[in-house]
Amino acid sequence: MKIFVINGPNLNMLGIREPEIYDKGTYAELVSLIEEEAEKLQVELELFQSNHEGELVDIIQSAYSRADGIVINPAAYTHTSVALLDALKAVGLPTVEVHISNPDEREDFRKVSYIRGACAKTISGHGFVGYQEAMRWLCGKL
Ligand code: CA2
Repeated sequence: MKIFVINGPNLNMLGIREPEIYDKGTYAELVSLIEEEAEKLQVELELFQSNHEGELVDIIQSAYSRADGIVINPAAYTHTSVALLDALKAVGLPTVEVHISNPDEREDFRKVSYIRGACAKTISGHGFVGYQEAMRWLCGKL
């Protein structure tokens, strides 16, 4: 079983600013947590981060026939990207949307998720642990 974990723009900057919103940990620490969880769950993992919408589309498309499920935090593209929604719909894999913070409790523009329509589940506001929860949930469903 293989899972893709995909992170969107600026998440590579985690730990540098706004720790009150996005946890104190760095992106490297998030990567370690995700890798540890994959090992515990005995699943193969491919982990990506990109700041570019088109590249994220390419990554989602590459999951087709190569992965069994997707965990995605599209970051700011959550609130803007029909292209990511369409890519997720096109590959049709079980997908969990993750947010470190809870966008529903922040600015109004963060309350809309374009990709939610292609996701089986959303986990928001659980910090880095939300990724591990998403991976566990996905494995239970696959
Ligand atoms: O809570 C989340 O996980 C978000 O997807 C994070 C995005 C934000 O645009 C979404 O509304 C919610 C932002 C990620 C940017 O991360 C930063 C890292 C370091 C410093 C500032 C922002």
